Amino acid sequence: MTDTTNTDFDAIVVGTGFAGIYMLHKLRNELGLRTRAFDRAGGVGGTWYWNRYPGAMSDVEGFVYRYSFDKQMLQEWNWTTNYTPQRELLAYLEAVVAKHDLGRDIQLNTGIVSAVFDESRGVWTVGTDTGESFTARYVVTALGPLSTANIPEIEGRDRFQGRIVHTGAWPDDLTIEGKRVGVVGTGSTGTQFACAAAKVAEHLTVFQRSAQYCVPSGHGPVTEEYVAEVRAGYDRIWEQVRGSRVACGFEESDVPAMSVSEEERRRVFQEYWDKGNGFRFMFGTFSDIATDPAANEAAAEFIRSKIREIVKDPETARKLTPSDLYAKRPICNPDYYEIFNRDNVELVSIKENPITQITPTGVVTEDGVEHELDVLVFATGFDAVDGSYKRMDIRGRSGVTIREHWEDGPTSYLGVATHGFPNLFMVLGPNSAFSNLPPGIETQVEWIGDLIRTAEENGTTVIEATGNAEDEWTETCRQLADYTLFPKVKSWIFGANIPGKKNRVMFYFAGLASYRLKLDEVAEAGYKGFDLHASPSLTAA
Ligand code: NA7
Repeated sequence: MTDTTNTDFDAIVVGTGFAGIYMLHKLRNELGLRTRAFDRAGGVGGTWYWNRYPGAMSDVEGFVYRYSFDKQMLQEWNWTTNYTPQRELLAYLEAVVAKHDLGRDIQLNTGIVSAVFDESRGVWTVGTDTGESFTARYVVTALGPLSTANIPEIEGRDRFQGRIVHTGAWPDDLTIEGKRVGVVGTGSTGTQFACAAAKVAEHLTVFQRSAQYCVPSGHGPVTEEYVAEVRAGYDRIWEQVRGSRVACGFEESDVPAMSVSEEERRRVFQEYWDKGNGFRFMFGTFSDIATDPAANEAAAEFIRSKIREIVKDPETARKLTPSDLYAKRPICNPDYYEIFNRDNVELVSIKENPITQITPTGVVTEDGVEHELDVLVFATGFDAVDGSYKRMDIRGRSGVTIREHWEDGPTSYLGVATHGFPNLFMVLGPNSAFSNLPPGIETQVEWIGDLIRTAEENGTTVIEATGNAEDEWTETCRQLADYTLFPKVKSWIFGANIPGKKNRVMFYFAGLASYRLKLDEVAEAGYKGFDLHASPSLTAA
């Protein structure tokens, strides 16, 4: 192992969600590096620490929304429902940390605010919001692609006298039982929250900007026999997951929608509607829902027909019915459209009737109506992917900041590294695979771990993605995205949800299997696209 410099740590990991926990395990327990992980939160868990809003759960089925690396835990960790609620996910991640004795190298309540690279030594200096600073040869950012809240500027927001909250920072003492609740936003989070809140709030007002395509989740209890069967089949399950596109644990269709009769299409859509799950509906029914406009319209029209069937009030049904492409991240819930048949739930289309201001007692819409509220919930999403990087002062070679480097939109090589920022690795950096996240995270953590291990063994002290490799990867991702319908609608996947943010590709759309092949290819070619130097000073050229 090289020890050319005297640093506080060999490696620093930023974040302790799914990615940071496994990265710390990999670097410390498997590679033997002196590693410390930091988190601004008061506990580990990342997304699953912060998102404690009523109804919060993963909407990818739980049997594949976990790590595959710990085979013993796969056999021992128990579950009782097919989707995993936030509390259980947090308990699971805490158990992984405890089992692998990671807690002693995790520093909580400590946000990383800066990371500056010293070219002459090949060392990063990382600064914290507690005023400390630490040096390390490697920094791995595991910031989470959805962790910097997007809160709209609405006049009067500070005047509201009830509780006002973003779903990504839900306080433990806030309950909504028996209260008048308003929610702005109808994405995965807003619809999930609405389904839960409808049943306990005195009154729920859903402020909808865009109508959503939503399919049933099929959420419910699982039997002990099912759990036993999954456990016995895990080797095969993970192999299938890694060999698939969206890695959600179901077989993806290879049948184009228009290759079958209309009657057959409807039968298939109905079958998958009954099974539940958003990703399965989009990628399991037919092969081209996300790529062929006609196939997409067939799926969209099926969902629209369900809205007409389910929602009793025609005016509410009209407002709930989307007319654009079905090309955002697919979402599912137990009974989203059904909640609008309840007397205590009201839908306000803020596209037709915008919010004009927030008053001390509620929200006023353009028609002059004041919607009186005790709790106002922003389920308005996140400054995705690069948002969490831009709020840190990250400086690479020649003092160039990551904000400058990403002025035209976030880029990377393979989603894990970026030119000019040597020895800085990202888990779920820009243009990582668009897939179920835990298998995507494991793929990257293992690959970064192998790269660092190789560097340590070979005496390489500086690892840097080349500018050419980064440009080519960005172009590949752009072309793949353009082959899909996703860039044609406005969503966080392309940064279109943040006012002023440039609309840029932020994911690799060819799927996890193809992404893994690409990573293998790069590693086998001696980490093609990376400059590997034995001496820091060589990078100055
Ligand atoms: P999303 O999917 O970005 O959804 C945010 C929602 O908030 C969406 O309905 C937006 O409407 C709405 N929104 C955003 N900004 C505003 C403003 N300024 N005014 C009114 N409404 C607004 O975030 P989620 O948290 O639901 O989900 C993010 C990911 O987390 C999800 O895909 C999963 O991967 C987990 P819009 O549709 O843009 O018109």
